[in-house]
Amino acid sequence: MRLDEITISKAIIETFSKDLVGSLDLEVAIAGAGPAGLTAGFYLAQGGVKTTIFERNLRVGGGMPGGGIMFNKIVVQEPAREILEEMKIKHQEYQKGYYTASSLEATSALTYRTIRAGVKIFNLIGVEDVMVKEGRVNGFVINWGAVKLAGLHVDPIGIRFKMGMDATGHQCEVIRKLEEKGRVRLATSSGKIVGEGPMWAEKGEEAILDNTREVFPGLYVAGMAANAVFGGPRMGPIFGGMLLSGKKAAQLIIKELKG
Ligand code: 48H
Repeated sequence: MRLDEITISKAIIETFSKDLVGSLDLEVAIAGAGPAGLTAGFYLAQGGVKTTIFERNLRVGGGMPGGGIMFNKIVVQEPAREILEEMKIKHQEYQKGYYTASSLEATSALTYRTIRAGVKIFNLIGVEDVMVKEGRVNGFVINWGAVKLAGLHVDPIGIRFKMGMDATGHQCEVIRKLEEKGRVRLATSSGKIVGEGPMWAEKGEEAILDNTREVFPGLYVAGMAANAVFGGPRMGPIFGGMLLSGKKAAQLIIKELKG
């Protein structure tokens, strides 16, 4: 077969552009493709919700591939083991109630199944701001991750959705931007981002489920960002809460969208 460089270039540009144009008007957009964002995307797509994830980095998975201190294992506890099973991620019982898995297998399986469930994931595109209309977040302002890295002044574009989700981890970047620029009152006790507490694995994992909810009309929070916003403790290198939080956020949104 003869290969034509221009056909290869056009194939990339045209298919990518089609995907991006198809993600301008969504049911749900998620910022961050860490374990919480990927899991949320998977269950949303399974529930028939048109979902796209924007990930600023080149690679997906957030803090998951790094395991704990770069030892590429994750620990997951009951009842999140069920999600490992649903995702067909191989795991072993280490001690009653504690399971370990390869952080690389977990990241790859989550990514693969989420894409196969129908979610579009754009890596290298970050969420730099939100659109707010009539007291509701109704879109994200997106830009290339490389633009931020290089400190270039390049104007972003907007995408619209029915519901957005901040799954950006410790920094809770999207909600921070909403608080800063929107001058709005969040659904926390103080109306502001509380900030995460020091490490306490059990309390952190418990709190994350309570904290997974709508933080402002049109905007949910999941994963570590939920504890950062509502003031839950960090939990260290245990990932059950991230998976369960992603699943819970998806279920809440499906209920709100589909009744
Ligand atoms: C698009 C963005 C933006 C942006 C950031 O950090 P993550 O892995 O987050 P979670 O909540 O899925 O998982 C948290 C977990 O990894 C962790 O850190 C734990 C358990 N810590 C406990 C402890 O005690 O330390 O993933 C967030 C993703 C990353 O891939 C970022 O690159 C991405 O979001 N991201 N994407 N637009 N503005 N900001």
